[in-house]
Amino acid sequence: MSRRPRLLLAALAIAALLWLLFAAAERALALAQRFLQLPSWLQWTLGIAIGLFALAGPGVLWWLLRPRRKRRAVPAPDRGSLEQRIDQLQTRGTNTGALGAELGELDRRRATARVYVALFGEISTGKSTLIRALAPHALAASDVRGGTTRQVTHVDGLLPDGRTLVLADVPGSREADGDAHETLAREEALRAHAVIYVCAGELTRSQAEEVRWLGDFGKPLLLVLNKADQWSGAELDLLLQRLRKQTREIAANVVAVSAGGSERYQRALADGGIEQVERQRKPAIEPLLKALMRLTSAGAEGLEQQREHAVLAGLHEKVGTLEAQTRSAEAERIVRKYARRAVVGALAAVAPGSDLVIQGALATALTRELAELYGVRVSELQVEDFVRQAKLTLRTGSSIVLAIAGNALKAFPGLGTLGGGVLHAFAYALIFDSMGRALAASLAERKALDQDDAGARLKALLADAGSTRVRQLATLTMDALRERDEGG
Ligand SMILES: Nc1nc2c(ncn2[C@@H]2O[C@H](COP(=O)(O)OP(=O)(O)OP(=O)(O)O)[C@@H](O)[C@H]2O)c(=O)[nH]1
Ligand SMILES: [Mg+2]
Repeated sequence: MSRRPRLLLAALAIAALLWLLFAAAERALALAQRFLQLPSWLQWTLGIAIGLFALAGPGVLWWLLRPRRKRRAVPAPDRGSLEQRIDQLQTRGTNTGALGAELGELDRRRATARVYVALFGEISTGKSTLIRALAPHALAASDVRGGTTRQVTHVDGLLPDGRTLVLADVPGSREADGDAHETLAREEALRAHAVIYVCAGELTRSQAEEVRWLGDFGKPLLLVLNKADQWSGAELDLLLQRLRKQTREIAANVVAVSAGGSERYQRALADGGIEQVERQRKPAIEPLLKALMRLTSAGAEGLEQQREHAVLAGLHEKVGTLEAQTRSAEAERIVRKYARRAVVGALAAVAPGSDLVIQGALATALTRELAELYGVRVSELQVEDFVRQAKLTLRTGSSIVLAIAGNALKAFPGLGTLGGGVLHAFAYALIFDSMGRALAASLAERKALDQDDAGARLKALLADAGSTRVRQLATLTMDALRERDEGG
């Protein structure tokens, strides 16, 4: 538009605005006048309503404009405490070799002072091809084979500014039955200073999830749309726009490239025959090289802290899982120990009912030991309460417990004929096993002694005395019985 019509339009707009302002002011004055003429009770009611509105308004506005989904950063412990936890695991007999090796690799890479960049993405998006394009002269690039990648390979890549990088080719994710390979890939991504996430189209839900996962670990990230040769210019623009939106706040940059790869086609020959031809597509990766230079401009030292954070955060998760596993194995050992003691106590009881005292003390000790294992502080009173509650549950269900026990024992002819004493002892094994498992599961999840939760779990476990569990407990009872007879 030329200058004159534009000026005219601006003048018209200003005039309209002024007119609107005057109209609004006039209306406000009229309203104020009418307000003053109202009876005072109505003035008050209206005044309060308007006041409430004025108060609620900003709240509603904030709710509408509040920042969406703050990304949760994965927490990382400091190295010292992590090493301590690994040592503890080791003293408990857990194999911590891989954890130690990861820390060693962290140090080894820092010492090399080289920038590591991992390619990451779903299978067949062209990661290996892209690495060959990024490292055309590196001899080692011949290690990066076409076909499905099954392991992590490192090759030297060269940037246009002369700097070199270590590029990591990793297995693609989302391969059927490829969980182990996927773990390899994820671990390598965490070890790298930066990640190139390769895709070949719009991100699927699982791809978006992967990108978010990398973002949560604070990985500097480039999103690369490969196989750009398959799209028209307009399609590419649209795709890039979508990808930018999908990875906003996570990817430092989104670029489209064509890594190359080979294409096969048929050629008609002059003699009427047909020839199969395979030729290499020419790589076009200029935008990626530029983005990569920018992303890694801080160098190995500048990116090291972020890298360390990601590795430690990854280890934190792994150590946490191992700790939980170790603890649950330990809990199982404790529960078995007490179930056995309960059986022995029941078998040793002379007068009917005298075993109740022993069992009460055992239940208290079991509760204490499990609480300590899960690092849950419990008071005398809490333990008493819990044991009382458990006893109540078991009393109301005692006929059920005995029925389950009696039924199960039928499968063990040797035990079945031994009469009521054994049935009783076996029922105690079932009770202690259920109580211990319920308590352990509840402590693990709630990190507190939650009566209701543990009680509900206890009921569920009693109702579902699965056959393998019952068989194990029968064996335990049988062993205790044999030992008693051999001992005395
Ligand atoms: N059209 C086209 N095809 C490509 C391009 N880059 C790679 N390809 C083809 O994509 C297929 C997969 O390439 P790879 O490099 O093996 O893919 P990858 O991501 O390493 O696969 P995995 O190792 O299984 O995860 C091959 O057939 C390549 O020829 C490209 O830029 N354009
Ligand atoms: Mg590959």
